[in-house]
This record gives sequence, structure tokens and C-alpha cells, in this order.
Amino acid sequence: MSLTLIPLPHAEVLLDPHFLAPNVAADLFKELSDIIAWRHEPIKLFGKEVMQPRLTAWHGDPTARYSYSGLALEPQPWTPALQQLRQQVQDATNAHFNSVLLNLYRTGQDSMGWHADDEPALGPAPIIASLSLGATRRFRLRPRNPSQVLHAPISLDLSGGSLLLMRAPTQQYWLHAVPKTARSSAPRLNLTFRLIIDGLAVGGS
Ligand SMILES: O=C(O)CCC(=O)C(=O)O
Ligand SMILES: [Mn+2]
Repeated sequence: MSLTLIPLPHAEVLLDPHFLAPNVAADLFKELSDIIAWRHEPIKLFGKEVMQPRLTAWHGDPTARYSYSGLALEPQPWTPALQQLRQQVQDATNAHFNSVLLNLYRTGQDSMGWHADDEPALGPAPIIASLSLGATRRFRLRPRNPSQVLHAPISLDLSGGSLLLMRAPTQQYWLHAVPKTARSSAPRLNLTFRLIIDGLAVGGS
């Protein structure tokens, strides 16, 4: 299977809907659901602290720390399954990753709001490889500034075993989200492989 370019202006988005064989994806979904120490973290939303509508975990090389709201977040070590996946994703994308953010969407009510993965720690040309396991969820992309990038929002259905790659300048011009859905109630796991470039140099302190 291979990554196919989705033609969008000011973006480089590629998708392989069948990156992992269905039985491999199903086994991984079960293993990671069970062994990852999932956390339910708060976030600041318009100045108020609220719980994230999903569970998360952060794994990576010890140097791949990033600071967030003045806190230095230490990654958990790679598990054998995550290490092997990283290698497979690196081979398929010709890129290097030193960390992975895991999101567990427990039901269709768990979600991810509109954002870009453009934190300074990801450098000027972020590359994000996003692997999905479990239930299919709709991934939305829309221009950050619709008068600059003349394109309608798009939707991609990310099924278990799919790999989505977002290369520069996607994060600069586009936002993405995983909205709530009434349709799907089964859990979904998403792994975004990232390269943290300047570790603790971000966010002052
Ligand atoms: O769950 C997804 O497909 C997207 C996750 C995401 O955008 C992120 O972790 O930054
Ligand atoms: Mn993202």
C-alpha cells in the first residue's frame, strides 16, 4: 500500500487508507488500549480549565520534551510496539520522528477541536504522521484564512490501519479537527508521530 497525495492548495496531505493489514491494526488497537497509561488531562479553554474530551499519552525519546503552560512534559519511554510502529512509519514516510502523542476517543462524544500542529517546538516545517486504529472517525480540514486559501473544508474518513501524513506548509495554512459524532460510539485510537526540535527551549522559564 502507499501514500496518495490529496490535492489541496498550500498543503501537502497524503493518505494511505490501508497502511496496516486489518488483523495487525486490530491486534495493535487491543494492545495499546490495554498497556498505555492513559491520562485524562485538563486544558485551558478561553481562560477556563476544562477536561479534554479524550484520553491522551505522550511517549518518545528522553530529549523530546516540550513545555506547555510553563510545565516541562517528560515523554514516557517507547514500548516495543510503539518503537516498531515508529520504524514502520519512518520507513513509509522518509521522515524521522522522536515522539508520539496518543489520543483515545472513547466514544463518538470524544473529539478534537480545530487547531494546527504549529507549536514552535515542532520547528518551521512540521511533519506529522497520524496513524488511526479502531473505529472510523471523520477528520476535517479547513483553511485557516478562507480569503487567502480559496478552498472549501474537506472531510477524510480515517479508518483503522490508515496513515495520514501532513507535511509543510499544511499547518501554516490549514486547521484540522475530529468533531463529535452521533454515528460512531466505538472507541478510536490515534497516534501522531512528531519531531520535537528544540525541546525545552520553548515557552520561556
Ligand atoms: O485524531 C486525529 O485524527 C487527530 C489528532 C490530532 O490532530 C492531534 O493529536 O494533534
Ligand atoms: Mn493535530
